[in-house]
Amino acid sequence: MKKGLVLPVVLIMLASISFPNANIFSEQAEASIVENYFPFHVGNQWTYTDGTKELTFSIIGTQEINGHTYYKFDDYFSAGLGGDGQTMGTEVLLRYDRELDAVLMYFHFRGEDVDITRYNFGGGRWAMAGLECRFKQRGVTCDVPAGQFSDCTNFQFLGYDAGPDCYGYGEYVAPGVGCVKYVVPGGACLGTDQKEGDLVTFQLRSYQILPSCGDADHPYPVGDLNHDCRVDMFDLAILSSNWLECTAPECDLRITDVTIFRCELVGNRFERFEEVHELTVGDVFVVQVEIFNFGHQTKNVLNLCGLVFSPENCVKVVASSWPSVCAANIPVPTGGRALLTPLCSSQAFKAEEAGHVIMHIYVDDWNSRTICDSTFTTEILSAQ
Ligand SMILES: [Ca+2]
Repeated sequence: MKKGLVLPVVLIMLASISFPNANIFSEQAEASIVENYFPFHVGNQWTYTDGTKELTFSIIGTQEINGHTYYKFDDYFSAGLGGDGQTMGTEVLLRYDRELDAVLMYFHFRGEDVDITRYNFGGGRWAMAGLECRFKQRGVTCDVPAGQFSDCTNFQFLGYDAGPDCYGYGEYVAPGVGCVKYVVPGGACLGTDQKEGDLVTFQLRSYQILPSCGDADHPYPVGDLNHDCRVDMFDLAILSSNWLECTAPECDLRITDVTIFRCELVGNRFERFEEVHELTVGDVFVVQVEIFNFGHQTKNVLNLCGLVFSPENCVKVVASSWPSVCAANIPVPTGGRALLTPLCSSQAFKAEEAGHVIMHIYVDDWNSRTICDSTFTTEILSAQ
């Protein structure tokens, strides 16, 4: 059975089961930080004032570019042009990048599509259009004409030729609102002694944030994997395509292949001579198990893996008179593979009864702790 077909069956089974302790699941899926701080929705509008002049930016539409949805602003704060109220003077495209937890700005430059990082909630420093940008501080309270906003995040943007203690300008963004304050604080940069806060240029005076999927009143439901506020077949498709993926430490080492060799006794050893995909009653065979280390550390395993046949009387172990001692501890480096066998070379299996055979394979460490296991099937045909 293909693994993709297993999931709907499982879901139907789950649907018939009630969970008396269902509140063990969180009430809602978490929005990413960047979505929380930047409520992008067509129709949203922000008006800023410096006391005399006003700037208003609106989201006037969306645009799909290279599979990404960008929000089109009619204008936006200019990057790095100081506090004189200068804006981009043109439409600006911004989008979320959930993996980076960043807001990216689109440019079509010299015939290429280029995204530059405007705000990076992942922290640290990054470059943008000739500026060095910094995630400066979280948890700042901002008092502006539109109200008091707590838990603001401060970003700073400075020219590479600026001194170490100054920056070109800064922005404060508030959860559920976006940018609430645009400041030019750096005294040394401007040739004055002004410090942060001395020269606030534009503060949020009013704003319109339309209700949208993912905001505080319309949270993502549990299971909404593509964040469209609906749990439907699209989420099921995402879940199904990742079915049985495992990134847990116990999944670092995995059985990646099982090979059966018909063999014969040469002296005291069973030597493999033909790879087969099915067996016939009377065949003597050995099994080779390939394991791969997907983790980031070397794993030590026992070279003899466990193997249990089901039904158990379909196969028996045959042995030469040679002593069967061959257990060893072997290292499997990260990105490396190893070949294990369930028996020493003085032993082999013999197919006894025809039928469908299930092989349960276990990989253990030296202390008999099972590191990984898997199940494979084969067929034993009747001898004719
Ligand atoms: Ca969904």
